[in-house]
Amino acid sequence: MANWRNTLIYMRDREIERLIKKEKQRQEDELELIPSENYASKEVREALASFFVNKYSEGYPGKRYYGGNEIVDELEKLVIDRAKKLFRVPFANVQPYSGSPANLAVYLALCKPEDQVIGMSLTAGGHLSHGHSVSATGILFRSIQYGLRKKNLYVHEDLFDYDEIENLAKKHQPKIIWVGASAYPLMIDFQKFSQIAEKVSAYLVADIAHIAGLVVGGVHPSPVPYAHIITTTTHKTLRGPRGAMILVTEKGIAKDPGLPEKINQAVFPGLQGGPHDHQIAAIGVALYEASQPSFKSYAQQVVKNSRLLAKILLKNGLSLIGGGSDNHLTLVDLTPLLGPGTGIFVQKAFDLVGISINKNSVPNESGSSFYPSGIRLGTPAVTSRGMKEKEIEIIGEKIVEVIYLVKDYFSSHQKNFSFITLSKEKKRAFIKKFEEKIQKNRRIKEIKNEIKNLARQFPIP
Ligand code: DSN
Repeated sequence: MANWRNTLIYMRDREIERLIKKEKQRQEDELELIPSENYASKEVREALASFFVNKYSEGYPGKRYYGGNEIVDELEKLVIDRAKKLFRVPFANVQPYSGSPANLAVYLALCKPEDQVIGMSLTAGGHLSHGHSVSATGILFRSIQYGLRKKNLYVHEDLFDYDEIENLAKKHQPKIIWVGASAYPLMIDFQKFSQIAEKVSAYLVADIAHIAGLVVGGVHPSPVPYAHIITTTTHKTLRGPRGAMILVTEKGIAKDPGLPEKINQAVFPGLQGGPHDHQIAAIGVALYEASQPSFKSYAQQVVKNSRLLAKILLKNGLSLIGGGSDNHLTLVDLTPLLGPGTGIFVQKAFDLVGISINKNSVPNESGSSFYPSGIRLGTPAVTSRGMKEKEIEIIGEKIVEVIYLVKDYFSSHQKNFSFITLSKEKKRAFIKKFEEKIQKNRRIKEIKNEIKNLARQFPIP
Protein backbone atom coordinates (compact mmCIF):
# COMPACT_ATOMS: atom_id res chain seq x y z
CA MET A 1 0.00 0.00 0.00
CA ALA A 2 1.26 3.46 -0.86
CA ASN A 3 2.51 5.36 2.09
CA TRP A 4 3.44 9.01 1.90
CA ARG A 5 6.34 8.42 4.23
CA ASN A 6 7.96 6.26 1.55
CA THR A 7 8.04 8.99 -1.05
CA LEU A 8 11.31 10.84 -1.34
CA ILE A 9 9.91 14.32 -0.84
CA TYR A 10 8.65 13.49 2.62
CA MET A 11 11.94 12.17 3.98
CA ARG A 12 13.00 13.79 7.21
CA ASP A 13 15.25 16.77 6.58
CA ARG A 14 17.71 16.65 9.43
CA GLU A 15 19.65 19.66 8.25
CA ILE A 16 16.71 22.06 8.42
CA GLU A 17 15.54 20.37 11.62
CA ARG A 18 18.94 21.09 13.16
CA LEU A 19 18.77 24.75 12.16
CA ILE A 20 15.26 25.14 13.56
CA LYS A 21 16.42 23.70 16.89
CA LYS A 22 19.46 25.95 16.88
CA GLU A 23 17.41 29.06 16.17
CA LYS A 24 14.97 28.12 18.95
CA GLN A 25 17.90 27.76 21.35
CA ARG A 26 19.30 31.11 20.24
CA GLN A 27 15.97 32.80 20.84
CA GLU A 28 15.64 31.15 24.25
CA ASP A 29 19.15 32.09 25.39
CA GLU A 30 19.31 35.62 24.04
CA LEU A 31 17.37 38.85 24.34
CA GLU A 32 15.53 40.42 21.44
CA LEU A 33 15.57 44.19 21.44
CA ILE A 34 14.98 44.86 17.74
CA PRO A 35 11.82 47.01 17.96
CA SER A 36 10.16 45.42 14.92
CA GLU A 37 10.49 41.87 16.24
CA ASN A 38 8.35 39.89 18.63
CA TYR A 39 7.47 36.33 19.65
CA ALA A 40 4.29 35.00 18.06
CA SER A 41 2.29 32.70 20.32
CA LYS A 42 2.32 28.92 19.91
CA GLU A 43 -1.24 29.18 18.57
CA VAL A 44 -0.14 31.64 15.89
CA ARG A 45 2.72 29.33 14.90
CA GLU A 46 0.37 26.34 14.81
CA ALA A 47 -2.01 28.18 12.47
CA LEU A 48 0.95 29.01 10.23
CA ALA A 49 1.84 25.34 10.03
CA SER A 50 -1.79 24.27 9.49
CA PHE A 51 -3.37 22.54 6.48
CA PHE A 52 -4.24 25.93 5.01
CA VAL A 53 -0.65 25.91 3.74
CA ASN A 54 -1.78 23.50 1.01
CA LYS A 55 -4.43 25.65 -0.61
CA TYR A 56 -4.64 28.00 -3.60
CA SER A 57 -7.42 30.58 -3.47
CA GLU A 58 -6.86 33.48 -5.88
CA GLY A 59 -9.73 35.90 -5.55
CA TYR A 60 -11.84 36.91 -2.58
CA PRO A 61 -14.51 35.13 -0.49
CA GLY A 62 -17.33 34.01 -2.82
CA LYS A 63 -15.27 34.91 -5.90
CA ARG A 64 -12.46 32.36 -6.19
CA TYR A 65 -10.85 30.98 -9.30
CA TYR A 66 -10.30 27.46 -7.92
CA GLY A 67 -12.57 24.94 -6.26
CA GLY A 68 -12.37 23.68 -2.70
CA ASN A 69 -12.45 27.13 -1.15
CA GLU A 70 -15.59 27.00 1.03
CA ILE A 71 -13.59 26.79 4.24
CA VAL A 72 -10.99 29.29 3.08
CA ASP A 73 -13.87 31.69 2.36
CA GLU A 74 -15.15 31.21 5.89
CA LEU A 75 -11.64 31.77 7.24
CA GLU A 76 -10.95 34.95 5.30
CA LYS A 77 -14.36 36.45 6.14
CA LEU A 78 -13.79 35.74 9.82
CA VAL A 79 -10.33 37.33 9.78
CA ILE A 80 -11.62 40.39 7.88
CA ASP A 81 -14.39 40.79 10.47
CA ARG A 82 -11.90 40.57 13.31
CA ALA A 83 -9.64 43.19 11.69
CA LYS A 84 -12.58 45.56 11.10
CA LYS A 85 -13.79 45.18 14.66
CA LEU A 86 -10.42 45.53 16.31
CA PHE A 87 -9.34 48.61 14.37
CA ARG A 88 -12.90 50.04 14.07
CA VAL A 89 -12.86 50.41 10.29
CA PRO A 90 -15.44 49.45 7.64
CA PHE A 91 -13.04 47.61 5.31
CA ALA A 92 -10.01 45.33 5.60
CA ASN A 93 -7.92 43.39 3.12
CA VAL A 94 -5.91 40.69 4.89
CA GLN A 95 -4.13 39.21 1.88
CA PRO A 96 -0.92 41.31 1.54
CA TYR A 97 2.13 39.08 1.93
CA SER A 98 3.94 41.70 4.00
CA GLY A 99 4.33 45.42 4.66
CA SER A 100 6.13 46.55 1.50
CA PRO A 101 3.71 44.73 -0.86
CA ALA A 102 0.81 46.18 1.13
CA ASN A 103 2.19 49.67 0.65
CA LEU A 104 2.89 49.07 -3.03
CA ALA A 105 -0.73 47.94 -3.43
CA VAL A 106 -1.87 51.29 -2.01
CA TYR A 107 0.16 53.17 -4.65
CA LEU A 108 -1.29 50.90 -7.30
CA ALA A 109 -4.82 51.59 -6.06
CA LEU A 110 -4.44 55.37 -5.88
CA CYS A 111 -1.80 56.43 -8.38
CA LYS A 112 -0.72 56.16 -11.95
CA PRO A 113 3.02 55.79 -12.66
CA GLU A 114 4.81 59.12 -12.30
CA ASP A 115 2.18 60.52 -9.92
CA GLN A 116 3.55 62.62 -7.08
CA VAL A 117 3.78 61.21 -3.56
CA ILE A 118 5.29 62.43 -0.28
CA GLY A 119 6.73 60.28 2.50
CA MET A 120 9.15 60.38 5.40
CA SER A 121 12.77 59.68 4.45
CA LEU A 122 14.43 56.51 5.67
CA THR A 123 17.22 58.36 7.44
CA ALA A 124 14.70 60.44 9.35
CA GLY A 125 13.01 57.24 10.52
CA GLY A 126 10.58 56.52 7.67
CA HIS A 127 10.47 53.43 5.49
CA LEU A 128 11.84 52.41 2.07
CA SER A 129 8.31 51.87 0.77
CA HIS A 130 7.34 55.47 1.55
CA GLY A 131 9.03 56.58 -1.66
CA HIS A 132 12.77 55.95 -1.20
CA SER A 133 14.71 56.25 -4.45
CA VAL A 134 15.90 52.61 -4.41
CA SER A 135 12.39 51.24 -3.79
CA ALA A 136 9.84 50.56 -6.55
CA THR A 137 7.78 53.22 -4.78
CA GLY A 138 10.42 55.84 -5.56
CA ILE A 139 11.25 54.46 -9.00
CA LEU A 140 7.71 54.25 -10.37
CA PHE A 141 6.30 57.36 -8.69
CA ARG A 142 7.68 60.85 -8.29
CA SER A 143 8.57 60.99 -4.66
CA ILE A 144 9.47 63.84 -2.36
CA GLN A 145 10.74 62.99 1.09
CA TYR A 146 10.34 64.94 4.30
CA GLY A 147 12.55 64.67 7.37
CA LEU A 148 12.35 65.80 10.96
CA ARG A 149 13.31 69.24 12.18
CA LYS A 150 16.98 70.07 11.76
CA LYS A 151 17.84 71.18 15.30
CA ASN A 152 17.13 70.24 18.90
CA LEU A 153 16.57 66.60 18.14
CA TYR A 154 17.35 65.48 21.68
CA VAL A 155 14.43 67.40 23.11
CA HIS A 156 11.43 65.43 24.33
CA GLU A 157 8.78 66.93 22.05
CA ASP A 158 7.18 66.32 18.65
CA LEU A 159 10.03 66.39 16.10
CA PHE A 160 8.07 66.73 12.85
CA ASP A 161 8.50 69.96 10.94
CA TYR A 162 4.88 70.53 9.91
CA ASP A 163 5.71 73.76 8.10
CA GLU A 164 8.18 71.93 5.88
CA ILE A 165 5.70 69.12 5.19
CA GLU A 166 2.94 71.60 4.37
CA ASN A 167 5.20 73.61 2.08
CA LEU A 168 6.26 70.45 0.24
CA ALA A 169 2.64 69.35 -0.05
CA LYS A 170 1.52 72.72 -1.42
CA LYS A 171 4.40 72.87 -3.85
CA HIS A 172 4.14 69.31 -5.17
CA GLN A 173 0.39 68.59 -4.82
CA PRO A 174 0.88 64.87 -4.04
CA LYS A 175 -1.71 62.16 -4.54
CA ILE A 176 -0.58 60.48 -1.32
CA ILE A 177 0.97 61.74 1.90
CA TRP A 178 2.46 58.91 3.93
CA VAL A 179 2.66 59.12 7.70
CA GLY A 180 4.29 56.44 9.82
CA ALA A 181 7.76 55.51 10.92
CA SER A 182 10.08 52.67 11.74
CA ALA A 183 12.43 54.64 13.97
CA TYR A 184 10.46 57.40 15.67
CA PRO A 185 10.35 57.13 19.48
CA LEU A 186 7.44 59.49 20.22
CA MET A 187 3.69 59.59 19.53
CA ILE A 188 2.61 60.54 16.03
CA ASP A 189 0.05 63.34 15.73
CA PHE A 190 -2.10 62.00 12.88
CA GLN A 191 -4.45 64.98 13.09
CA LYS A 192 -1.71 67.41 12.08
CA PHE A 193 -0.88 65.30 9.02
CA SER A 194 -4.55 65.10 8.16
CA GLN A 195 -4.88 68.89 8.24
CA ILE A 196 -2.05 69.14 5.71
CA ALA A 197 -3.52 66.41 3.49
CA GLU A 198 -6.92 68.19 3.52
CA LYS A 199 -5.33 71.41 2.30
CA VAL A 200 -4.01 69.73 -0.85
CA SER A 201 -6.78 67.11 -1.23
CA ALA A 202 -4.25 64.29 -0.89
CA TYR A 203 -4.98 60.84 0.48
CA LEU A 204 -3.47 60.44 3.92
CA VAL A 205 -2.10 56.92 4.29
CA ALA A 206 -0.95 55.90 7.76
CA ASP A 207 1.54 53.04 7.94
CA ILE A 208 1.21 51.85 11.52
CA ALA A 209 3.32 48.70 11.14
CA HIS A 210 5.40 49.52 14.20
CA ILE A 211 2.65 50.74 16.48
CA ALA A 212 -0.40 48.63 15.47
CA GLY A 213 -0.29 46.71 18.77
CA LEU A 214 0.00 49.95 20.71
CA VAL A 215 -2.97 51.41 18.84
CA VAL A 216 -5.26 48.44 19.55
CA GLY A 217 -3.88 48.29 23.09
CA GLY A 218 -4.98 51.91 23.58
CA VAL A 219 -1.54 53.35 24.34
CA HIS A 220 -1.04 55.23 21.06
CA PRO A 221 -3.69 57.43 19.40
CA SER A 222 -5.40 55.74 16.47
CA PRO A 223 -5.10 57.18 12.96
CA VAL A 224 -8.63 55.96 12.13
CA PRO A 225 -10.39 59.36 12.48
CA TYR A 226 -7.74 61.07 10.34
CA ALA A 227 -6.33 58.76 7.65
CA HIS A 228 -8.12 57.51 4.54
CA ILE A 229 -6.15 54.28 4.39
CA ILE A 230 -4.10 52.44 7.01
CA THR A 231 -1.52 49.77 6.34
CA THR A 232 0.15 47.59 8.91
CA THR A 233 2.30 44.55 9.20
CA THR A 234 1.01 41.92 11.60
CA HIS A 235 4.24 40.67 13.16
CA LYS A 236 5.59 43.62 15.11
CA THR A 237 3.79 44.99 18.18
CA LEU A 238 0.65 43.17 16.96
CA ARG A 239 2.51 39.92 17.70
CA GLY A 240 1.16 37.86 14.81
CA PRO A 241 2.75 36.02 11.89
CA ARG A 242 4.74 37.89 9.24
CA GLY A 243 2.04 39.45 7.07
CA ALA A 244 0.11 42.66 6.53
CA MET A 245 -3.31 44.25 6.20
CA ILE A 246 -4.77 47.26 4.41
CA LEU A 247 -7.66 49.03 6.12
CA VAL A 248 -9.95 51.72 4.68
CA THR A 249 -11.58 54.14 7.12
CA GLU A 250 -15.02 55.81 7.04
CA LYS A 251 -13.14 58.96 6.10
CA GLY A 252 -11.53 57.12 3.17
CA ILE A 253 -14.88 55.82 1.94
CA ALA A 254 -16.38 59.31 2.26
CA LYS A 255 -13.59 60.66 0.05
CA ASP A 256 -13.89 57.84 -2.46
CA PRO A 257 -16.58 55.16 -2.08
CA GLY A 258 -14.66 53.04 -4.60
CA LEU A 259 -11.60 52.73 -2.34
CA PRO A 260 -12.31 49.23 -0.96
CA GLU A 261 -12.71 47.82 -4.47
CA LYS A 262 -9.60 49.66 -5.68
CA ILE A 263 -7.57 48.21 -2.81
CA ASN A 264 -8.87 44.68 -3.44
CA GLN A 265 -8.08 44.95 -7.15
CA ALA A 266 -4.61 46.29 -6.45
CA VAL A 267 -3.72 43.44 -4.08
CA PHE A 268 -5.18 40.80 -6.39
CA PRO A 269 -4.82 40.64 -9.36
CA GLY A 270 -2.78 43.85 -9.43
CA LEU A 271 0.17 42.73 -7.38
CA GLN A 272 -0.17 39.29 -5.90
CA GLY A 273 -1.27 35.78 -6.83
CA GLY A 274 -2.80 33.31 -4.42
CA PRO A 275 -3.09 34.56 -0.86
CA HIS A 276 -1.18 32.75 1.86
CA ASP A 277 -4.16 31.18 3.59
CA HIS A 278 -2.05 29.75 6.42
CA GLN A 279 -0.76 33.27 7.06
CA ILE A 280 -4.32 34.64 7.03
CA ALA A 281 -5.32 31.96 9.56
CA ALA A 282 -2.44 32.99 11.80
CA ILE A 283 -3.33 36.69 11.43
CA GLY A 284 -6.82 35.70 12.60
CA VAL A 285 -5.37 34.11 15.72
CA ALA A 286 -3.24 37.18 16.41
CA LEU A 287 -6.27 39.47 16.03
CA TYR A 288 -8.19 37.28 18.46
CA GLU A 289 -5.32 37.50 20.96
CA ALA A 290 -5.05 41.27 20.48
CA SER A 291 -8.75 41.68 21.29
CA GLN A 292 -8.33 40.14 24.76
CA PRO A 293 -8.02 42.39 27.84
CA SER A 294 -4.57 40.93 28.53
CA PHE A 295 -3.30 42.50 25.32
CA LYS A 296 -4.05 45.97 26.70
CA SER A 297 -1.87 45.21 29.72
CA TYR A 298 0.81 43.92 27.35
CA ALA A 299 0.77 47.14 25.28
CA GLN A 300 0.90 49.26 28.45
CA GLN A 301 3.88 47.31 29.72
CA VAL A 302 5.71 47.63 26.38
CA VAL A 303 5.54 51.42 26.72
CA LYS A 304 6.40 51.42 30.45
CA ASN A 305 9.44 49.26 29.72
CA SER A 306 10.55 51.43 26.83
CA ARG A 307 10.18 54.65 28.83
CA LEU A 308 12.23 53.18 31.64
CA LEU A 309 14.94 51.90 29.32
CA ALA A 310 15.20 55.35 27.73
CA LYS A 311 15.46 56.93 31.18
CA ILE A 312 18.32 54.62 32.16
CA LEU A 313 20.21 55.40 28.95
CA LEU A 314 19.72 59.15 29.39
CA LYS A 315 20.88 58.99 33.00
CA ASN A 316 24.07 57.36 31.76
CA GLY A 317 24.94 60.11 29.33
CA LEU A 318 23.58 58.72 26.07
CA SER A 319 21.96 60.98 23.48
CA LEU A 320 18.45 59.96 22.53
CA ILE A 321 16.55 61.24 19.51
CA GLY A 322 13.35 62.73 20.91
CA GLY A 323 14.89 62.86 24.37
CA GLY A 324 13.27 59.59 25.49
CA SER A 325 10.61 57.14 24.42
CA ASP A 326 6.82 57.35 24.45
CA ASN A 327 6.18 54.21 22.45
CA HIS A 328 7.99 50.90 22.05
CA LEU A 329 11.40 52.10 20.91
CA THR A 330 14.42 54.22 21.68
CA LEU A 331 16.74 55.67 19.07
CA VAL A 332 20.24 56.26 20.43
CA ASP A 333 22.46 58.68 18.54
CA LEU A 334 26.02 57.46 19.05
CA THR A 335 27.58 60.42 17.24
CA PRO A 336 28.40 62.44 20.38
CA LEU A 337 29.90 59.42 22.17
CA LEU A 338 31.64 57.43 19.42
CA GLY A 339 31.49 59.54 16.28
CA PRO A 340 29.62 59.12 12.99
CA GLY A 341 29.05 55.67 11.47
CA THR A 342 29.66 53.70 14.66
CA GLY A 343 26.35 51.85 15.09
CA ILE A 344 27.93 48.73 13.65
CA PHE A 345 30.42 48.42 16.53
CA VAL A 346 27.72 48.55 19.15
CA GLN A 347 25.57 46.07 17.20
CA LYS A 348 28.51 43.65 16.98
CA ALA A 349 29.32 44.00 20.66
CA PHE A 350 25.67 43.29 21.52
CA ASP A 351 25.69 40.22 19.28
CA LEU A 352 28.57 38.90 21.37
CA VAL A 353 26.63 39.22 24.62
CA GLY A 354 23.42 37.76 23.18
CA ILE A 355 21.35 40.90 22.76
CA SER A 356 19.94 41.53 19.28
CA ILE A 357 19.62 45.17 18.32
CA ASN A 358 20.05 46.97 15.03
CA LYS A 359 22.24 49.79 13.84
CA ASN A 360 20.05 52.54 12.50
CA SER A 361 20.26 55.87 10.78
CA VAL A 362 19.60 58.93 12.87
CA PRO A 363 18.02 62.18 11.60
CA ASN A 364 20.64 64.39 9.92
CA GLU A 365 22.84 61.32 9.60
CA SER A 366 26.55 62.05 9.30
CA GLY A 367 27.52 58.41 8.70
CA SER A 368 26.20 56.46 5.72
CA SER A 369 23.32 54.08 5.05
CA PHE A 370 25.63 51.09 5.58
CA TYR A 371 27.46 52.68 8.48
CA PRO A 372 24.77 54.65 10.30
CA SER A 373 25.40 56.43 13.58
CA GLY A 374 22.61 55.12 15.75
CA ILE A 375 21.06 52.03 17.27
CA ARG A 376 17.41 51.18 17.76
CA LEU A 377 16.22 49.39 20.90
CA GLY A 378 12.69 48.14 21.44
CA THR A 379 10.75 46.43 24.19
CA PRO A 380 7.92 44.50 22.41
CA ALA A 381 9.70 41.13 22.45
CA VAL A 382 11.12 41.14 25.98
CA THR A 383 7.72 42.30 27.25
CA SER A 384 6.08 39.32 25.51
CA ARG A 385 8.39 37.12 27.59
CA GLY A 386 6.97 38.72 30.73
CA MET A 387 9.84 41.07 31.54
CA LYS A 388 8.93 44.15 33.53
CA GLU A 389 10.66 47.09 35.22
CA LYS A 390 12.91 44.88 37.38
CA GLU A 391 14.37 43.13 34.35
CA ILE A 392 14.54 46.34 32.29
CA GLU A 393 16.73 47.84 35.04
CA ILE A 394 19.13 44.92 34.63
CA ILE A 395 19.02 45.00 30.81
CA GLY A 396 19.52 48.79 30.84
CA GLU A 397 22.63 48.43 32.99
CA LYS A 398 24.10 45.81 30.64
CA ILE A 399 23.36 47.95 27.60
CA VAL A 400 25.14 50.91 29.15
CA GLU A 401 28.08 48.74 30.14
CA VAL A 402 28.49 47.28 26.64
CA ILE A 403 28.26 50.70 24.97
CA TYR A 404 30.94 52.06 27.32
CA LEU A 405 33.17 49.05 26.59
CA VAL A 406 32.98 50.05 22.93
CA LYS A 407 33.77 53.61 23.95
CA ASP A 408 36.85 52.41 25.87
CA TYR A 409 38.04 50.68 22.71
CA PHE A 410 37.59 53.85 20.69
CA SER A 411 39.30 55.93 23.38
CA SER A 412 42.42 53.76 23.08
CA HIS A 413 42.92 55.22 19.59
CA GLN A 414 44.46 58.55 18.82
CA LYS A 415 42.49 61.70 19.57
CA ASN A 416 40.25 62.93 16.75
CA PHE A 417 40.04 59.40 15.33
CA SER A 418 37.13 59.25 12.89
CA PHE A 419 35.94 55.84 11.68
CA ILE A 420 33.70 57.18 8.92
CA THR A 421 36.56 58.98 7.14
CA LEU A 422 38.59 55.73 6.73
CA SER A 423 38.78 54.11 3.27
CA LYS A 424 36.54 51.10 2.57
CA GLU A 425 39.39 48.64 3.18
CA LYS A 426 40.56 50.38 6.32
CA LYS A 427 37.02 50.41 7.67
CA ARG A 428 36.77 46.64 7.18
CA ALA A 429 40.16 46.05 8.78
CA PHE A 430 39.25 48.27 11.72
CA ILE A 431 35.98 46.40 12.29
CA LYS A 432 37.76 43.02 12.08
CA LYS A 433 40.34 44.07 14.64
CA PHE A 434 37.61 45.44 16.89
CA GLU A 435 35.75 42.12 16.77
CA GLU A 436 38.87 40.11 17.56
CA LYS A 437 39.68 42.30 20.49
CA ILE A 438 36.26 42.82 22.01
CA GLN A 439 35.32 39.15 21.99
CA LYS A 440 38.27 38.45 24.27
CA ASN A 441 37.07 41.06 26.74
CA ARG A 442 36.36 39.43 30.11
CA ARG A 443 33.25 41.49 30.81
CA ILE A 444 31.78 40.69 27.38
CA LYS A 445 32.06 36.99 28.20
CA GLU A 446 30.57 37.50 31.65
CA ILE A 447 27.70 39.64 30.37
CA LYS A 448 26.84 36.92 27.85
CA ASN A 449 26.31 34.49 30.73
CA GLU A 450 24.37 37.03 32.75
CA ILE A 451 22.07 37.65 29.78
CA LYS A 452 21.61 33.93 29.23
CA ASN A 453 20.69 33.41 32.89
CA LEU A 454 18.14 36.20 32.71
CA ALA A 455 16.70 35.06 29.36
CA ARG A 456 16.24 31.47 30.54
CA GLN A 457 14.00 32.61 33.38
CA PHE A 458 11.53 33.96 30.81
CA PRO A 459 10.69 31.22 28.28
CA ILE A 460 9.64 32.11 24.76
CA PRO A 461 6.19 30.93 23.67
N1 DSN B 1 12.32 45.99 8.79
C1 DSN B 1 11.31 46.76 9.49
C2 DSN B 1 11.86 47.37 10.72
O1 DSN B 1 12.77 46.80 11.29
O2 DSN B 1 11.39 48.41 11.15
C3 DSN B 1 10.65 47.74 8.64
O3 DSN B 1 10.15 47.08 7.52
